Amino acid sequence: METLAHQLQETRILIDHELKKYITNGQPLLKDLHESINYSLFSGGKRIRPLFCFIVGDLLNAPRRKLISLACAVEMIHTASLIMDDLPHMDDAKMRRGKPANHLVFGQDVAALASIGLLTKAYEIVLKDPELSDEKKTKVVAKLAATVGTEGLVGGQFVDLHYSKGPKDQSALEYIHTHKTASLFITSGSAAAIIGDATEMQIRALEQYAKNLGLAFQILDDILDATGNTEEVGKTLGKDEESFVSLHGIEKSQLLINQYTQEAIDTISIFDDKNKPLIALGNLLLSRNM
Ligand code: GRG
Repeated sequence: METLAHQLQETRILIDHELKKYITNGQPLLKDLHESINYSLFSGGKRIRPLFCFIVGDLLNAPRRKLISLACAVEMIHTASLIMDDLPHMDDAKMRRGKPANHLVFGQDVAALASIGLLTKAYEIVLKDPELSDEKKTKVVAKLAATVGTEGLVGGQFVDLHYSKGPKDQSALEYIHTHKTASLFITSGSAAAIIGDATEMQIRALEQYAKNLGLAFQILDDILDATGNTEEVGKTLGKDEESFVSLHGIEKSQLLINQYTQEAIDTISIFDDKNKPLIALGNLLLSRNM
């Protein structure tokens, strides 16, 4: 049986290939904008959200071709959010994936436009996908838009930036991480489940799984931020003054990771033996050092 690490490698190749087809430019006047988009879209992202879409698709026997636009869309949204997050008036980060942040290479104006361009392209490619029925396109794009909006990434980012003055408590941190990080995992799973004709109960289980795994993933991010080295992790470290680690310390944060992971695994027991790739995904995400 092929290992999940191998499947991730295949996913990276496929997603890079498909993304290149969506991001084309025949207009010389837009050269710098496209360079900025390509710079961040092809700078070594792990592509774990597309992998999650494919695992859910396989679980429900949905053909891969029906999941391609969604998998590319979540990666576009993710990349758009990273470009915007790094801007000086946001997280003011200098490095991302081992390279200078987008705005340091192309300028803040171009980086902001690249982010919005990628974000809107994500909705466009799902809406134009001939593999999906109109009903599914509507449901998927509604989910993607809600995930980005004020009740999703934007809301999480707002709380992160605007409540950064005082110490954050566990519930504020959970809000931030659920909305900034877990929400795109949740939508990757639930939108793939919609495409695969999942039942309501299956969708809810996948959402719970993704939420718990997303939180565990973010706490690990906090641990790497506090203990990793910039070269290995590939981004500016030590910026998260208020994090699970500063609130609870490394040991308790590690316990929380185990707790959220166990909760994630418990919720997918409804899939019986077919839940193995989801368990393997949890292990893969939590064994990372970057
Ligand atoms: C414009 C879409 C958009 C959003 C505006 C800026 C913002 C609101 C939200 C920021 C969200 C953010 C950057 C969350 C961090 C999530 C996270 C843990 C990223 C790291 O994910 P990995 O490890 O990254 O999958 P790679 O580099 O592998 O792709």
